[in-house]
Amino acid sequence: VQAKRRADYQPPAFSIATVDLHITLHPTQTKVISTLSVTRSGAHINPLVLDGDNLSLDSISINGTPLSDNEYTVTDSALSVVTELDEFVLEITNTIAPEQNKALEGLYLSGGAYCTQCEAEGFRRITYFMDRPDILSVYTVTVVADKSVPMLLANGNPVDKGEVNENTHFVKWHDPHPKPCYLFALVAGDFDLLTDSYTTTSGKEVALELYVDKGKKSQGVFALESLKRAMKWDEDVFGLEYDLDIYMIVAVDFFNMGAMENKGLNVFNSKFVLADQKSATDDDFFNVESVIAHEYFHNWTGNRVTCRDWFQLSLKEGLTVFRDQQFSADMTSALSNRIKHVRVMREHQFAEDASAMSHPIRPEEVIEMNNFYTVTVYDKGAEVIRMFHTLLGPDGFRRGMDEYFRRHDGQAVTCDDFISAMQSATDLDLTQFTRWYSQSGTPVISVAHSTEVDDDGIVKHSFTLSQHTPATSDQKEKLPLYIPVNIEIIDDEGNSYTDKESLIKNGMVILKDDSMRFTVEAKTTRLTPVVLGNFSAPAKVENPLGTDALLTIFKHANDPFNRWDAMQTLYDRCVKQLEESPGSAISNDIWSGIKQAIAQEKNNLELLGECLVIPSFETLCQSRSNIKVSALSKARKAFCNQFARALEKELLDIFNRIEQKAYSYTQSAINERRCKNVVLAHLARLPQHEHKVVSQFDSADNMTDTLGALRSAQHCSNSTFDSLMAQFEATWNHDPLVLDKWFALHATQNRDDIFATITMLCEHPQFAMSNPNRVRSVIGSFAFYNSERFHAVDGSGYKFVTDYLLKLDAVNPQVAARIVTPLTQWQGYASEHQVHMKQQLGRLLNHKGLSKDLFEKVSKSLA
Ligand code: BAL
Ligand code: ZN
Repeated sequence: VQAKRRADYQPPAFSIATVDLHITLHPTQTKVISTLSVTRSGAHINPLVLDGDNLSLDSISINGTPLSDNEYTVTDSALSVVTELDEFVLEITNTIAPEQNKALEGLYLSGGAYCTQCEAEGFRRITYFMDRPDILSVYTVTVVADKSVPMLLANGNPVDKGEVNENTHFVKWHDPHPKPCYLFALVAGDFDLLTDSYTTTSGKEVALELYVDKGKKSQGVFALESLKRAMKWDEDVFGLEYDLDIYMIVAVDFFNMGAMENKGLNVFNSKFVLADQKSATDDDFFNVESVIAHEYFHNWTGNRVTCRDWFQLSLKEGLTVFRDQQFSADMTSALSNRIKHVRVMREHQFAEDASAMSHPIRPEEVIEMNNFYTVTVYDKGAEVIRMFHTLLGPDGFRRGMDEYFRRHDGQAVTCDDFISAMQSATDLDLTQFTRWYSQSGTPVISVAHSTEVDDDGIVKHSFTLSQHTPATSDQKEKLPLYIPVNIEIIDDEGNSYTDKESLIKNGMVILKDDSMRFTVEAKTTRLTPVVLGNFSAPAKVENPLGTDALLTIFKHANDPFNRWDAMQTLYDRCVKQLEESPGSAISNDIWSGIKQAIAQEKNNLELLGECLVIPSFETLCQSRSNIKVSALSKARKAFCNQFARALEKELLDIFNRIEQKAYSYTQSAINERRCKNVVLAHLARLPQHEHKVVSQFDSADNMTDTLGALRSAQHCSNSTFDSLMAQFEATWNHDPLVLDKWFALHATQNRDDIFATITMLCEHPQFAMSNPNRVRSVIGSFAFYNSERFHAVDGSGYKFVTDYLLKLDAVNPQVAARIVTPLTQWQGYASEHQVHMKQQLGRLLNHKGLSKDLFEKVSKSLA
């Protein structure tokens, strides 16, 4: 299997100005007639090479004349056409079978509806084409189908429709904006339709259409409202308006990704469209709004300006994630959003950096592009964009964005082009900053603090910040990065200090060498440095602060994020104590510190709720090496149990103070529910409060509280958990999206009969291996979040997942390659885990017919 390298990029040998597709839909024999106007680029005599995958070629002609056998060659992956013409019309007819397409790339059937997924390289499964993002063409698409398929959609504006014959009809679409083929989309089926409209600032009226499964109309209302908020926000914040007469969103049940930004016709995983109070949690509502916005924002950052090649994926994804993060922060709350982002980075992105799949946000080498839709490209990519925003300020960032669109609207460009537009908007020299694009790994910032008292009793505090990026599997040598480090320096009373050298500007220093030093003068020896406040760069911090200092930060730091973060560090320390001395007790000083913190924040339920969350097992892993899973998991559990016992009164107080009100999706109501459910999960560990879980389950009028009760029940007796789960299933058996939550709760139970349970779940009438949401909720949840059972020291969890992946790979390699991730991250675990993990990876590697997707991840992790 051949890897592609970024360095090997060659401009295309031909351009294709227009694409005319005529697609006659049929489950097993869909006929595609593709008419391309092709122009040779420059003087060369190379053949025109088109990509194709799983296609059956019926005919091919140039300028109306069928080609003879010696004028073209066709293989499993390509069609080469030999011609001396510099400009010509190529017509290709081929046949495909959507019903047999279980990989869900290209054209497939999802619950009776036809739909497409072309990013990254799915268009080649529909017809022969130069399937690369730097070929931009104007598309005209005619969709033909039996009248039993009433709605026929494609990109752009509808320009014609009518009957072909008594049983067959067609709709013709035209998209005037040149686009890469990965943005092509077609959907055909019978849906419920929600309609609305939006008038842009410049007065253009846009028809909004949302297509959902029959009977689900009321669950689409929130998504449509979210879309309008996103359209308005992009006008207000970036001056960007929508550019077609119609914007369509279709929700489908079978989808590999979250959603797809096809021009004018987004296709969504129904999980990110459908939401109502009864069936969706506050997090679901949040995710719907943020994914709706994300895909909408792609219209400019991705569609109008797209990627030259797939190595540049972060150009559109990092930037669009940053944009959706800013939007969500404006719509909801900056603090809880920032905490969400940082949790993703610490739980997943740091783990990726530490694994054999480590790659820079702009990867250098790829075997299967689908493997690079990663937390690194997306979330670390967004953190890099956030640093531009921090360094340039909101106005400078906006100037850079304006310049980016001025220079590149309608083009396929690179990350360097983006950086250059940003450079034009600032006096800062961004040369060193660009290393964030080429260097992989998580930098570690170490803090050293020493003091010296002079004759006048003035204390000179000397702070040294050093940076070091550990070698990663893809890159041994690391260079110093340009790191904006947010700093607060406070004393025990909460007074703020700044440095004598004035290196701290606007609460920030730039760490660009291996280390830097600054000094602060104070009357006290007790100063606390808060370093990397608000997670100002995607880095780890080693700052040897004592418990007192962490509590001082909680009490006095200006930035509420930093106060949350201090509590996280404190909890991490406590868990470490219980790992090192199992059975020991956390000191009373710590409990009284936490009690004071609770008292201080009693009216700020948002911060309070977040501060009562103990770091997840996955987050704890990132500050440890050589992990013995059972020991860490036991220590975490022991800490949670002590936490509930020591703080029972305070927790009860909070719980009782938060009244249960009729459901509304407002920020203050969200904060209340969140805080109450965090507290309930702690109380559930105490048998005397089990009834609270049951009572919340019984009285809840919304899914947030129902699910909160069920999650808490995971800490109750098995009989309580089983009984609530049975009731939940009986109520929600008809709704697969809700049932996914039930599947995931079962799959993450730490129980001896877990494999029997999972096997049973896989036989549930609502489960299907062909549906990615179901597989992710059962097998994915087990592999990613059932740490004790997945990492059982006898290797049984690894074997169970591997057995499943061997079957899944033959159906949907993209999803299989996603779920193998925890197995490939063996480096962090103790040798007794590693040996079993590698053994299962070896089984996968030796499997005949393994997909490219799995091959890449497994072979890299065993190299
Ligand atoms: N472009 C793939 C899905 C997304 O990131 O929007
Ligand atoms: Zn995206």
